[in-house]
Amino acid sequence: MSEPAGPLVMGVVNVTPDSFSDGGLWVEPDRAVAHALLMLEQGADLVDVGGESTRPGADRVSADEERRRVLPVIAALAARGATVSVDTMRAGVAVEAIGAGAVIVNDVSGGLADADMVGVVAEAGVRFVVMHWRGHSRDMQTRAVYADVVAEVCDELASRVEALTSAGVAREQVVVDPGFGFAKSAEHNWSLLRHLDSITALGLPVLVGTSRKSFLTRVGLTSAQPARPPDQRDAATAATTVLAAQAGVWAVRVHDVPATRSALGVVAAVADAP
Ligand code: PMM
Repeated sequence: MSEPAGPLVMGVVNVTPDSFSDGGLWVEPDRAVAHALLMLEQGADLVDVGGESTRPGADRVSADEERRRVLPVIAALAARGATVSVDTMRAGVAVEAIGAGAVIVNDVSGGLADADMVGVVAEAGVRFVVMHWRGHSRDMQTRAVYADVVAEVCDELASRVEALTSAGVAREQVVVDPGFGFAKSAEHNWSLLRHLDSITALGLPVLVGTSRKSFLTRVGLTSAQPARPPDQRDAATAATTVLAAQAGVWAVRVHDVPATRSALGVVAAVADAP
């Protein structure tokens, strides 16, 4: 994977019937693979394959079902030379995904949901995305309580990283993610976006996943205008991508790769202008 000047673009491949923005579109493995290959052609640097929806209120899927959804897609993409990340909270799924060719484990729980995850990641030596997480999706929004969201997210991420490195994960493996929309209100998300420099100040690569999230539903609209459905949030997402790029993040996790590439092209052109 060549490292361009700006953030890497991670294309989202949700092999789920119920993800909030694209649930059901890519449940067939062939369609998921074709969609991922299209995103790579459009300029994604890597793709993130997930089989469990984490939208607020979602119930968990079984490990068998999660395996059945993601493994064939990961294997097919890795065989085509794609850089593949697996979006899973389960150590067993991570092991098999790595066996199928995944080179990044993206765990929205940062290793908290499954005690065996840390050992798997330490042993495999793969990159590990540690997201800020306060509990499973079913009731996570009840945990969206902060006196100072930026400071608390930074502290909680730093202590996760400390726990992981003490348990054998190399610091070089770790990527941190503030977890937009996970136990966060819209205001919490805006504060985190404003203060992304506090997250990058942790001294680790940062992943930002704002794409199509509900805090973008009404931004810039008058009260008379209808809320935007998820697939109409890509312009607002592109604006968040510009802010993330300016904050120096490592990667953005997005659904719309062409819009992201346009936004990053603008940032790069301005950076190169005399
Ligand atoms: N968001 C979702 C799923 N996985 N992983 C990381 N690291 N960061 C995120 O913000 C994140 C994630 C939920 O969004 P989706 O349903 O569109 O995949």
